[in-house]
Amino acid sequence: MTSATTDINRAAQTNEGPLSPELLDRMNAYWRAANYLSVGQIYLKDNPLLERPLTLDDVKPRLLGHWGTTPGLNFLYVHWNRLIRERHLDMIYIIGPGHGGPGLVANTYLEGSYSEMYPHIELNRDGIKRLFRQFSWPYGIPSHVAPETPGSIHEGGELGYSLVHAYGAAFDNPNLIVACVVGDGEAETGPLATSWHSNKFINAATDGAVLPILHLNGYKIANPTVLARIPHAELENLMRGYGYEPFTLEGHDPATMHQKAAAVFDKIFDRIAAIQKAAREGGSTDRPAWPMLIMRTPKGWTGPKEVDGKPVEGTWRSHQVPFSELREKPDHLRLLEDWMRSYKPEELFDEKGAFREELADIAPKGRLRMGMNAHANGGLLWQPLKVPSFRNFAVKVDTPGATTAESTRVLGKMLHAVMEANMDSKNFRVFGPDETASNRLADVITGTGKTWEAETLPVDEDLSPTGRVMEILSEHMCQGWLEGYLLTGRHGFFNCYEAFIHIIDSMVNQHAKWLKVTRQIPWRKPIASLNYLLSSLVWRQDHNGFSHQDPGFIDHLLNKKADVVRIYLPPDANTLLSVADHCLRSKHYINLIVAGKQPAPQWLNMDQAVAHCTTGLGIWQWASNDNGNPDVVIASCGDVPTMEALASVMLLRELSPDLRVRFVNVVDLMTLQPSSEHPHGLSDEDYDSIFPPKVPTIFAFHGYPWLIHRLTYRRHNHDNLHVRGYKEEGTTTTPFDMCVLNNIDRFQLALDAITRVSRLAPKAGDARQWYSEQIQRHRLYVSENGEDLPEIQNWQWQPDKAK
Ligand SMILES: Cc1ncc(C[n+]2csc(CCOP(=O)(O)OP(=O)(O)O)c2C)c(N)n1
Ligand SMILES: [Mg+2]
Repeated sequence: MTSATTDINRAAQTNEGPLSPELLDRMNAYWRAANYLSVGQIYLKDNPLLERPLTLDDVKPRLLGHWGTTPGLNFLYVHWNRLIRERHLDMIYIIGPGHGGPGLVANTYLEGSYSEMYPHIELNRDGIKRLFRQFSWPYGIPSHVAPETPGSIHEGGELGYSLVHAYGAAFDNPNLIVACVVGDGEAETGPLATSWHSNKFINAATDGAVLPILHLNGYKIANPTVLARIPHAELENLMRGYGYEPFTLEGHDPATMHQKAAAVFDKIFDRIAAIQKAAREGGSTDRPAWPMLIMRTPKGWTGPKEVDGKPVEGTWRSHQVPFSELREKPDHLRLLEDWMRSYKPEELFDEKGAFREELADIAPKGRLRMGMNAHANGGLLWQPLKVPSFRNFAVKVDTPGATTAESTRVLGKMLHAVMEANMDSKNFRVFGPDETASNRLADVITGTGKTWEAETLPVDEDLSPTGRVMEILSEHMCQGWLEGYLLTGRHGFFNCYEAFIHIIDSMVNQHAKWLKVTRQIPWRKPIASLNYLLSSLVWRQDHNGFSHQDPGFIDHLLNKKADVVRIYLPPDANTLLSVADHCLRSKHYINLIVAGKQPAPQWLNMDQAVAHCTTGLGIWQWASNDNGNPDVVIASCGDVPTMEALASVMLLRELSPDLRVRFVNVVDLMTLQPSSEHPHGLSDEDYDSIFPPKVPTIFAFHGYPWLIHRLTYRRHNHDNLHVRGYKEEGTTTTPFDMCVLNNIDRFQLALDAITRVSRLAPKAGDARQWYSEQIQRHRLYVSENGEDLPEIQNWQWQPDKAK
């Protein structure tokens, strides 16, 4: 039924290679200890050192965890330990298959970091018992390389982002080495496949080094992996094609594998050092072929070879728990005991259960331990971003609506100043999928350039090996680089077309989870916020049309925890500056800013803008005539809806001069939620003072209208809230026609107001007639002329001229 495990004690029998027999023996013992603790976490709740025969009572009732990837990760850890000590490396370890959590927990325990973070997990028998028990246990620790795991900036639950995070961590960290294990299954994901190209953006002189290790254990959960089933030469050529110098480490016999690994790592780290020396001392600007390792080892290495007559080690069957049914099959209990005893725990831990000193000594000391490396707890290294006064970039607004500006272009000037102010500290980068100029932020590129280590041609502009704006046509890369950069204590800003930011929906989920969990872990220090600017918005896709129209990222983010997410829709340039300033200074949030790039009327001067952004929403008195007693509230959120809403106010003055209209603008979307749901939420009293009970509100919203209902469904008067927004009607058409198609245009909003104020009931019929005449006239004109009516194009906020 059962079969022996790999003979892991033979390691000392070979001494061909860089390791002395004595060191080889100790390193192998260290690996055995890590494997032992990994298996123990998955299976045991008692008898941690197997000091008595194993019984069913020692085994956890629910066996949850992943074994398959873990021994490979553990093997690398002990080799990194040697290299860090011998070469004084500043190194962190990113694990793509984050389900190998038990390995990282085991290793950070063996090196002492774990007990420093969690003193109750002592370095003795009781500590090991608690270490085992807490794993995958209710309210214990997750089975992944989670935020709770010291030394991690990468959870790895959702596969695909390890390598992009590794590069993000290495940018502007010239002394850092990021060893990054890529699962061979993970390597099949889209983001990972693109991540290899990050080597065209890493500067050997000013950035750190990333060492990718393709963990070719051959299998995923239930299938072989693609890269394990192509000829080795093809795989090497693939890596060469990506611009790497591939090295291979292959085998399963511990006796030779440690020596082979030490030899190949010595070569690889010499190579990294030579590349960096050539760039830093020799002035070389050639793009180097950075080394990467293909590590071909069995999945579930050192685990049971066979269970119930079926092969397990070296197959997909070892992916999770290699065998269970311990209650039903007495053989399995023996199998577990044999397996765990094969690591010889009595040689690894002393009589008190402490890891033997001569083995523990292999690990580096203090901050050089990977579990204690400050880069993996970026908040420790966080320095405030220098943000020059945003008021310097203010647009002059003497009267509302008289000035026109492109909001994002104004922001570009501010970002340029931020970039300049932080050039010396090299801790701020801007990321975008080829759209920074298109989003009219081009000023931020001036002087700093765009990162580019690949070839250049005379026709290129602003590309530079030390550029600080990072553009690659992959939203995944922009997101992942930025996350890696932030998680290691720096600052950044991501600009993207609104519709295509959805590509990273899933990545932002994971980052939001990381922020939520780390907020509760005392030793994790807060990091800079992840800031998005979405531009090229749904309402202005004049030539791109329907494919480019989707404001739903707001809805997506709103699902995240209130203490993590902030969403702003500044209606003009000065409010955008004020919001951006706030976001750049903030910590541990995901800030979403939605702002248009087209020339648009400006409403608030800088003092008004700051006051408005501070409260997050407010009554614009200059657009209201309600004297504190409105018949109707017209509210807006977003720049185009704000213009339409103000235009509707002017129409109402004409159609029904005695109608008392209150105009409200919302810049901070979260103010609409009850204060019990979100820290920015208004109290019910404050909400009622702005949106009085019984008074109808017509709300023009940038995105999908139901989102406003979702935020306000518990507010008084919700039945009387009528929201207009984007309802998935789009095409290649004029800006105003887009509003008409989605019924958020000024005529519709004015009609909404008239038909909802009961005392205007007699006027409703005429108003409907008026509305259809306006829309017909608009449609005819647009079809014939290909542009909006002159009165729409040249519209200005002039309420006094309404009559
Ligand atoms: C994006 C994503 N899709 C699917 C899964 C489910 N899943 C968890 S582990 C795994 C197999 C991973 O295989 P590999 O990367 O080779 O890791 P290893 O063999 O080292 O365990 C899969 C498909 C996931 N975690 N993430
Ligand atoms: Mg695999």
